[in-house]
Amino acid sequence: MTPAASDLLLVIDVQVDFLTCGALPVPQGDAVVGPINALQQKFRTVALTQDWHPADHVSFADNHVGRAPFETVALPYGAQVLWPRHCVQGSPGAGFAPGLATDRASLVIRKGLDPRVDSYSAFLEADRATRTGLAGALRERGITRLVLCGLATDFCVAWSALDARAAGFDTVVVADAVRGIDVDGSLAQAWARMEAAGVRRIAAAEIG
Ligand code: VGL
Ligand code: ZN
Repeated sequence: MTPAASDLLLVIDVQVDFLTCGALPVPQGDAVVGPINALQQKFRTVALTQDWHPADHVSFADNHVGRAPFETVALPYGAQVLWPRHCVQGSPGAGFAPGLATDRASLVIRKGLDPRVDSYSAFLEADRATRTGLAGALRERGITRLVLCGLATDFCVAWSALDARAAGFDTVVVADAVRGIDVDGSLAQAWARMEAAGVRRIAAAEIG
């Protein structure tokens, strides 16, 4: 594919806490930085997301008595995986990965700010009701196709890709510019759900 003016590169959560040195390390997370910097040169419009939680966020295991990271709890909006404390608003771990180019991004979306609701998706919080406004912002810019990359494949990338499809955007995931966490088979399940929803999967080398 050759990026056109109606294409957006959406860079999901390339933040310190998801790197090898971070609080919620994504295996090989650091490996996406180089490919994503190269991809950014090929798109006229780039948007970045940041996971951006308050200290009392419901997704943090240490905010639940007797619970450990990677356990699942039932919340009013459904099942919620509990995570190590990560991407706390304004903390070093919430910053963009050192080395990630950020100058060309015209839009930065922060998500997961509500203490009671997680938001893997860049479009819709886990209550499936509260919108971030990203879909409207992209429509106003004439964007029709989204190319996703970043972290983590099976959580924030997959949920964002599925919601992008649901919002009517053509949606592509760059398979070698994402990495996953893989909790209980979540990685294979995420790819299957994306494929079933019509999300296309390509390699970075196919974008020129
Ligand atoms: C993410 C788990 C918790 C992600 C964010 O960016 O994929 N995963 N918060
Ligand atoms: Zn999070």
